[in-house]
Amino acid sequence: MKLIIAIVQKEDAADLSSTLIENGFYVTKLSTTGGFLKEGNVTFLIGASEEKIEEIKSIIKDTCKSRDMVISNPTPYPLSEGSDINFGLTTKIGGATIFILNIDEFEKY
Ligand code: 2BA
Repeated sequence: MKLIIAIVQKEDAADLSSTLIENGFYVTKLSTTGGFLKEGNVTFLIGASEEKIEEIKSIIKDTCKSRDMVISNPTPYPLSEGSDINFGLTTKIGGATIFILNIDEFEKY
């Protein structure tokens, strides 16, 4: 048994969720926030047997698109008035960031 933790952009979350469910996977979605951009994203918890992991990865790859995002101020500090530091920087947000963990035990009661 494995647990996939997948952090995806909000825009892709509904499609990813329905595609996974249509393909028979169990999914839990958490509303999360990226530490860097402080934008909402969605974290999926997907428990599945080891032989299903490649199928799930390919669904995630096909569904989640990378996008460019303009950063206004990526620092936790307010910019001084009139400053244009950090304005207009563009960063690429990945289609998905995934972690795959081994699960020692899986039970449902
Ligand atoms: P955020 O932390 O808001 O990051 C959004 C995007 O900003 C990142 O896209 C990356 O392009 C950039 N970025 C983040 N931290 C940076 C840094 N320290 N220096 C320079 N650029 C940085 P992604 O890498 O695709 O990440 C998308 C979201 O996935 C992240 O949102 C975060 O919520 C999550 N994430 C990514 N890597 C992670 C990790 N190693 N651990 C936990 N969460 C992660």
